[in-house]
Amino acid sequence: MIFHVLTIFPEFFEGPFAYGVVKRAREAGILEIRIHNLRNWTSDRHQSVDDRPFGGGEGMVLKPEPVFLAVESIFPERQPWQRVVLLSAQGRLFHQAAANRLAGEAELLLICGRYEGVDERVAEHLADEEVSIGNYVLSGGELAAAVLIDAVARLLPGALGNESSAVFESFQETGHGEGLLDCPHWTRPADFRGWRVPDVLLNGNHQEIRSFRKHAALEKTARLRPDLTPSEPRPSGGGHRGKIED
Ligand code: 9D3
Repeated sequence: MIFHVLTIFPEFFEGPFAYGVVKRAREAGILEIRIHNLRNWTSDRHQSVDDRPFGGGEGMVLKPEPVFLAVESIFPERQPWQRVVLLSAQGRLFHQAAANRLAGEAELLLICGRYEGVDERVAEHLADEEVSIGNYVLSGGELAAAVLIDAVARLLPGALGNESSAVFESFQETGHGEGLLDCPHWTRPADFRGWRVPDVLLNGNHQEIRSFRKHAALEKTARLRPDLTPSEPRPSGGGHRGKIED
């Protein structure tokens, strides 16, 4: 899979893709990441990429011309498998199902928004989709692009040492972000500063361990992510949420 990233801060990406799974996927040729400097597609003396908003108001807006020229030069004869994603605070929320879907794409170009926003013609007439990574304010799309690429890269066939391990993690079971949280984990020492690892994990009874882990995952999900807690089937509309069973 090929990722292109269009940004005014190309140096930003020296760090995020040089570690762990993403680094190894790049080295294995499973993943290619090309960073493009938006200012390469400016023609004025100051290499301007922003301008004042029509209608007035605070801040500056990313101009359409350099963005369109960049995308048209990166994808000179844009094919249907060459998808363009605008990262902006106004986008559709990114989640695990979106990562799964994007992992099936061949070539993605991520446009990193900056300033107060991006000229709306980019979202309307250039990008295939507009994506936000969460309900909080970032100062630009670069961190969001790094997050999206990390989430997608680890799903590519062969990116993880153990191909099946992606399937068993938080959120992955359903593929639509509505699974339970992963169960908690412990490692040695069995007693750390008086905090003991649950005995059931040390006794070698794998039936009991499975049951304990399911309980622990449900309990932690109910406590930290009540929005994910499965509800009882409600044939009469009277089922309640959060009940934990074996
Ligand atoms: C006055 C309204 N602005 C908040 C100060 C709106 C705004 C403009 C520009 C909010 C954020 C940004 C820059 N953010 C992004 O480009 C961005 C983003 C984000 O802020 N949150 C989550 N995902 C993303 S993806 C790109």
